[in-house]
Amino acid sequence: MTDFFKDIPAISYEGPETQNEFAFRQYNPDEIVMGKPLKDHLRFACAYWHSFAWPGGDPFGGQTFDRPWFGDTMELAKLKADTAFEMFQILGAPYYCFHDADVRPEGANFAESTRNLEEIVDYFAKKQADTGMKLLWGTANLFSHRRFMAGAATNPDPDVFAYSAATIKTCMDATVKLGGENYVLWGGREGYETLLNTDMGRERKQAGRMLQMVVDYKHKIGFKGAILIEPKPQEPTKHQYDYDVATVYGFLKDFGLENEVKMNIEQGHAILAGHSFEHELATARELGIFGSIDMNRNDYQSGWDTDQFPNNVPEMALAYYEVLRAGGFTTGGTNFDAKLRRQSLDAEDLILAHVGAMDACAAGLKTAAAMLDDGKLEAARDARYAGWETSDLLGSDLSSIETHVRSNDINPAPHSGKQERLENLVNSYL
Ligand code: XUL
Ligand code: CO
Repeated sequence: MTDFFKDIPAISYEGPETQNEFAFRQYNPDEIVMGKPLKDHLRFACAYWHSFAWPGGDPFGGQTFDRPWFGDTMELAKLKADTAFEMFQILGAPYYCFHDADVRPEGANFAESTRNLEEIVDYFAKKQADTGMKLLWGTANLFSHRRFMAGAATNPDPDVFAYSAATIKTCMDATVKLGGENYVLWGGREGYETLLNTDMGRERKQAGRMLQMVVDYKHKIGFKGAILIEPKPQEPTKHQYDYDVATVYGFLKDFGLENEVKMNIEQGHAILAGHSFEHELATARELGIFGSIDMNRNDYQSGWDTDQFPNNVPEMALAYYEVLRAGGFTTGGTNFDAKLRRQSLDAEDLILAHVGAMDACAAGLKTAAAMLDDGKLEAARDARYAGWETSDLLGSDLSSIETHVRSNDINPAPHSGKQERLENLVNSYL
C-alpha cells in the first residue's frame, strides 16, 4: 500500500440522500437498467495520463502537482502504478487506459524504451491479476516527444514514420498481453501547421498506409479487440486530418478500412469540431463505426480542450441516449479522459472528481434508458417520417416522380417539427 490515498475509503453506493461525499448517489453498479447492470452499461475506465502523468501545467506556468511518483526511474514508474491501481480499486472502476509514455520512463533509445515498457507491462499484469482490474485500451503517445513535432505517420521524415510504426507495434503487443479490449489511435500531430511546407496528399497516404499496417498486424497476432480512431479537429496541430467522425469515415473508405476500424469519440473533441457530442455519436452509429467514448467536458468560454470531468447530466443523457440507440458498448466503454484543474492539488480532489463524474454518467445513462423505455421520443420521430413507410419514391427516378407529382397534384403542407415540445419531454425525465 502507498500512503497517497490514505484515509480515503473505498467508494460505495449510498443513494441520493447520503451526506457522505465519498459515496455514490447515482451509480449503483449492480442496479439493473434495461436488463443489465449499470456497471456493464457504463464500463468506466480511468485515464492514466491525466490522473497520474500530467504535472498540472498550462501555457503560462508549469507543474503545480507534486506527486511522489514524478520522475524518470523504473522505481517511480512502479510507485505510480501502485498508486494508480489503488485509485482504480477505491473507485471500483473496472477498467483503465494508458499511453506508453504515461507508464514508463523514456529510454536512451527505442530498445531501452521498449524494455521499460515491457517491464511495466509485466508489473501491470500482476496487478490486474491481484485486483481484477482490466485494460479498456492501450495506445502510443506519438505526439509529446520532440521527434514527433512534425507528425508521426504523416512526418516528412521516413525515419519518424518507422519509429512510430515500431512504437505502435510494441504498444499493440503490450495491449494484447494485458488483455486490452481495444487499441486506440489518436493523431494529435497528424495534420499540419501551415500548408506552405506541407504535401497534404502524401501525408494522407502515409496515414492510410500506417492504419492498414495496424489492421494487418491486428489480424496477424489474432487480436480480437477493436482498433479505434479518436477524431479531433485541431490542437495541438492547427489542422488535424481526422477532423471528426464523418471525415474519418471518408478516410477509412478511401483506404478500404471501414469494416476494420471504429471510433473512440470524445465529448470535448466533438465540441471543438463545431458539433455536439450526440451528433458525433449518432453519425458513428448510422455509419456502423461506433466504438467507445472519452467522457469529459470543455469550458464553453475558453474554446479550448480543457478536458474537465463531466458534470452536465442533461447533456450526458442525450449522449448516452445515442449510445443506447447504437446498442450500447461492446468492446468500448466510458473513459474519463479528464484532468483536475491545476489548483486541485489534493488526493481527495482526484477521487471526488471521479466520484462526481461516475455519478453524473450513471444519472445520464438512467435518464437515457428511461427515455428509450418510455418510447415517446421515438414515437414522435417515427410519426415525423411515417409517410416514408408507404412510399417507394427512393426506387423511382426524376421523370416518374414528375409524372407522380402532376397526376396526383401533390402540394405538400408543412408540418411542425415540435422541437420545444420534445425538449420539454426530455426535461421531464431529468
Ligand atoms: C487528446 C486526447 C488523447 C487521446 C489518447 O485530446 O484525447 O488523450 O484520448 O491519445
Ligand atoms: Co481522448
